[in-house]
Amino acid sequence: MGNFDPIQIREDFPIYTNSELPLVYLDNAATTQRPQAVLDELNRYYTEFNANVHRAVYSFGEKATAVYEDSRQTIADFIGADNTSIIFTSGTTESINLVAYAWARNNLTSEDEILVTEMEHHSNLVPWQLAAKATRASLKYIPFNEDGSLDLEDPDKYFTAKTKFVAVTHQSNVLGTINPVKDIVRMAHDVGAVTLVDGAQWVPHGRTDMQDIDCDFYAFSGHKMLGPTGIGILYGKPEMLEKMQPFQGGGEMIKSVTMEQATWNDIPYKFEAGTPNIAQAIGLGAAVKYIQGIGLDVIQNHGRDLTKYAIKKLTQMDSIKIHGNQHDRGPVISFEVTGVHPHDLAQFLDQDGIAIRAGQLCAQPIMDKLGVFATNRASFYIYNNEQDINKFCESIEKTARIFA
Ligand code: 7TS
Repeated sequence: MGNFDPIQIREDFPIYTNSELPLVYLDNAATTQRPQAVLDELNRYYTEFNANVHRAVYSFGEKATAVYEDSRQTIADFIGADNTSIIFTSGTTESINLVAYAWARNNLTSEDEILVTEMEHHSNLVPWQLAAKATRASLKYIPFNEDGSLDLEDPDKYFTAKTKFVAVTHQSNVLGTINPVKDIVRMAHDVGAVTLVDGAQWVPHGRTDMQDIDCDFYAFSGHKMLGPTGIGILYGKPEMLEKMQPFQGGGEMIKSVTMEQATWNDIPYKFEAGTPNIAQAIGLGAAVKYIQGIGLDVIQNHGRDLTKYAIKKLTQMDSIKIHGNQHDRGPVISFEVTGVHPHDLAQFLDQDGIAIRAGQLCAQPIMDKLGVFATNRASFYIYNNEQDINKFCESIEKTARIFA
């Protein structure tokens, strides 16, 4: 782990330095904490150059626009994309819906199939159910195996001449599975399908290169990678974005407007109707710089080490069942404690200052497949350490004894 020290990292996070309790925050897959650098950037915008973007001619309005566009460039560089391919949205959910409305509804027919997987978050499932209904296309899915991997033994079963659109998560928010998205995109392109990857859980934890993955669309959220809430990204290949109709109409997305009709602005602005989430977009740029300052390889290794350590400790207990592949996974562990309802466990852990997630994790089809009504989930990030995991495991053992 070199010089990387999560305790030192906590100095950058006011929630740690302000907290009177020893905070064991293990719900990073839901949202991460924010470093001072991001909060300072929000504050700097609001206090030093607060103005709308792309319209003000006065100097601090131009500064707001420049900083907003710098942030877009920082994010573009971060994922190996051109800045015209980076659309600011409110989050992964809106990014996916943008494609479901602006692309799917205009390009699919009753002859076509949309292919998803059985391990999608509701955000990458329900928009496709709605698009299928609207276009009368069929919705198909790739199941997952007992070990949490996708069933890709015989891809021809799923990728056919009818497959027109494929949506897949890069990393599962329940199973932690890291999917072979590059291969899946190739299989989809081989049958002429358009592809979307949901990177909400992956981008905070590993290198993401649009040129390498070669997907048509890629979606992620700022708040899961140290950035503000209310901001996310939709990457789209420029040639796709150029051909698409707008998602929402309004200010800034137009080139010219008469009483009868309008023409569209260049990409990406064609997809950014109205005043955007300016502060949040600027804050996300600061979050990306903070992540780059630590280094994604360091972050990924730290996540791997902690996950390995947590799995080792959890598997030493008799009462624990871990869902999915126990080894090669992202820093997300969903598990059951025999005889303890997930909500009870989360509440008992809370009494020891430990925050984990309990529930259906916005993935009811996964719960159905696992045969559980709800589950527990611990997820790690840069400020977590082995001490956190020790406390977490001690608290689970204590709770299991109470319910025994
Ligand atoms: N896709 C995946 C894989 C996710 O994990 C989430 C959020 C989303 C999409 C939606 O992101 P949003 O930022 O638009 O809400 N996942 C979770 C979770 O696992 N617990 O809370 C939110």
